[in-house]
Amino acid sequence: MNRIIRIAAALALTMSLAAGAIAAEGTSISGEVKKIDESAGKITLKHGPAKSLGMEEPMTMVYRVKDAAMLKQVKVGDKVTFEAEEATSGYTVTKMQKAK
Ligand SMILES: [Cu+2]
Repeated sequence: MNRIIRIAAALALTMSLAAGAIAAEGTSISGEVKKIDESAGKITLKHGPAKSLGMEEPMTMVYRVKDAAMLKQVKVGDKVTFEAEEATSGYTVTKMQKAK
């Protein structure tokens, strides 16, 4: 009996983790790197609509990056998917990876 409860609990945890991952995925934005300014910790991205950021139209704009190392992982012309948040210092990229 105890064993079944443990399995059920493990399953419930796994499912809630999976649901969280899907929700986070929904906020990722497709874009293209237009410019990188490593000394300023900024990147210019051309991107499609990003409703999570209140950007209904495609645009090209400058973002800060949460971690300067992110700028070394991409180069101008790369297609990327990223997540961003609106911070007091400006829009900040929190996650970025090359699009496959
Ligand atoms: Cu934008």
